[in-house]
Amino acid sequence: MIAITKPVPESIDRCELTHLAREPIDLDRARAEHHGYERLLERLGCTVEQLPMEPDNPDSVFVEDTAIVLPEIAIVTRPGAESRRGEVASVAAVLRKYRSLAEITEPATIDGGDVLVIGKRIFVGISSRTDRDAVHQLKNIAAPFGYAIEPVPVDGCLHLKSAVTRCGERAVLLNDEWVDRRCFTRLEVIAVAEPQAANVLLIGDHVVVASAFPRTRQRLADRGFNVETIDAGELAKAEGALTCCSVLVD
Ligand code: CIR
Repeated sequence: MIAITKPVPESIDRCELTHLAREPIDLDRARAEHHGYERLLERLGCTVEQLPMEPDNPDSVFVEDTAIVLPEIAIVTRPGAESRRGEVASVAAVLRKYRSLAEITEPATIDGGDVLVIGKRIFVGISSRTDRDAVHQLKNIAAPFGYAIEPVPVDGCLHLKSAVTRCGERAVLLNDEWVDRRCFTRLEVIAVAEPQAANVLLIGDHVVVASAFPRTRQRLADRGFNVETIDAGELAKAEGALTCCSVLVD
């Protein structure tokens, strides 16, 4: 597994914010958290491919939003926030080594944070960043490979994956306030114990949970999941969570 990452730029304090009030971000701390994240990915078996810093792209550490990687093809996104559109070219250039590429084209917009792939199902959050035109384009790209595209309304949070992520082979961790669990048929649904806790990162059979959410961590451990914990509180002030900081290429 390759994990594509980008360093935390000094400009992160000018990041986009949608649901959070701006708070000062301690750059050293954010960088230490990011370093810890990359080392954990390595320990879990990933090869980290860190791209060069993008000083003028405040949100560039959140690489997940720039691409959707399927086993058959990678899709370069057109991020919903205009300030983030300059982030995609560098990720596309590296993905070209591993996959053929398709792209979402204007006027459609989509962030990778709104796309949750589970087997041959692709759940797409309809959010402030992702629109139905993008869903339609994604369907044209992915349906020929046998994927079903399932649009999911998201309310109250930034992305679909703020509200729900995969925590096991056939299980999702979900916040019922932000997304309707009935969309996730044929999957085990586990409710978060803290509202912001739904974004976990599944690598192999390890589930990475942010240390700010001990009750959700315990709930997952009690259900038999193999849980890892990591500090991500500084990056969370930029409205980024765990899946956001990597693009995984299997
Ligand atoms: C943004 O608003 O775009 C960034 N400040 C946070 C993006 C987080 N990305 C993600 O959840 N996939």
